[in-house]
Amino acid sequence: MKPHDGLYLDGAWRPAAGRDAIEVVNPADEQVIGQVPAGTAEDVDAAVRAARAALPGWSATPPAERAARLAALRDVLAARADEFAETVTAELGAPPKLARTVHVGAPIAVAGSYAELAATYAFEERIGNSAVHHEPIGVVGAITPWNYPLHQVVAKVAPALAAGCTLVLKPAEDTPLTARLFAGAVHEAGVPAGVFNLVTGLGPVAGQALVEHPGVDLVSFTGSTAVGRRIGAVAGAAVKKVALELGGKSANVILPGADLARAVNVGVANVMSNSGQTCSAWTRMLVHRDRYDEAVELAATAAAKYGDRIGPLVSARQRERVTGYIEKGVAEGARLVAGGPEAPRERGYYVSPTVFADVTPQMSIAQEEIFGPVLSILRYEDEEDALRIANGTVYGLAGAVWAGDEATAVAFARRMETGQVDINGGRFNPLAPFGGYKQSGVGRELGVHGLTEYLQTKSLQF
Ligand code: TXE
Repeated sequence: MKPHDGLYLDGAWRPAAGRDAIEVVNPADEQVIGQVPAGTAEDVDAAVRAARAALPGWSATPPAERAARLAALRDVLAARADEFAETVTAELGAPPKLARTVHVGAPIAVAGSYAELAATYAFEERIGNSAVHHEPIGVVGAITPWNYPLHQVVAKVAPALAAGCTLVLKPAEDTPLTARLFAGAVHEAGVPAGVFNLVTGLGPVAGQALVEHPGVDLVSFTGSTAVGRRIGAVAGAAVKKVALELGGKSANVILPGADLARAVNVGVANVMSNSGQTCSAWTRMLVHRDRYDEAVELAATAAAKYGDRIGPLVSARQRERVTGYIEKGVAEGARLVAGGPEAPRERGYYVSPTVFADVTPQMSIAQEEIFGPVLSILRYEDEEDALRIANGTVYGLAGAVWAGDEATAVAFARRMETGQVDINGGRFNPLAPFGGYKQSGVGRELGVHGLTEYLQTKSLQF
């Protein structure tokens, strides 16, 4: 067996129980670029047993030593950044620059932040006559999507390791090669056998087995709201903790005093980046009626500039889904000002940057997550109207507010039902908590808030 033909279980690559495989396709040219085992419930069981066996040792490992393993992991990721970026490009289709800076750069920062947090977090504190211990929750089942193949994995694995948990990762079937490379990095970083295990496989088979396994104490899931809801129900019945990072339909609110050109250009870039396959993307742009036409023109020009600069969507299935929404937008009466319905290209799952104007709040393209390079521009009458529209979906993951001054933007952001808001632009902060209000999820990732998801508290009274 070649080392990467199997599953990473208990510190080594081992053959899967069954013979089924999943083919990995490069979405830019539709060529098969690899194969991974389609793990079964039997494989998941072996992985969970390994994680359980490793739990007493890892949870008792001093935080400073856990921090040292995380620092080593960050260094391995940094040393192999090019290889990771090439793999993300090959299986997701992300343009090389985006792959290197965002797809690989962000997780290196996140791994580093958890090396620091493991070393500095107060795992024990005194509250009056009590000692409060923050203990690892146990064995984690981590299920990740394909849209950021390395970041989504690191955002779960790094805090789990920092907390002293052991885990089983089931990555998305579309992008398992990055996850395999990551397992090699964990091994190289000297994380003890059984602490991290990887089972590639299909969601309804390996994923479901992991969620249902009685040896799993916490399920941390990122993906669609539909699957998240099912996972929440199973976990609820078993009184098992869940963390859910789900979909979004975030609003980019441009208030009257804002620098319109900047707000529109950054807003368009935000939606088109990663071909729109970002749960926190600002897919609804809200503009005051007095500046609406100007904003639409700016957005159409900005989108046209993107042209071939964006990569394909991850799969034929996602392309169909996204083109279906574009057709629906047209049918519901929205006005296309860039992109639009197009015949599939000869090769690659591409969709052109698309912008809809005259979108009303109840249209499907203003309510549902499209997960493609599609922007909807809505008109508002006044601030109260803007707020009603911004808060008028089942989601609440992210968003943006632009105003002439910061105080006005912050005052508006306080009234938004959403987990993260960028004020007049904003920059990525690997320590800022990320997660959803309403149906965008339960729990937070990143920083100290992400760490505490993997902890439970015990108080000793004196
Ligand atoms: O997601 P799924 P899909 C949204 C986005 C996208 C849509 C569909 O709108 O268009 O979801 O994408 C595993 N038990 N997001 O179908 O199915 C699956 O194997 C346990 C938003 O790819 O939710 C994969 O590892 N696990 C999102 C993971 O769940 C199951 C990112 C996600 O797949 C399972 C991705 C089951 N029954 C899609 N079924 C975000 N929040 O960033 C599937 N899985």
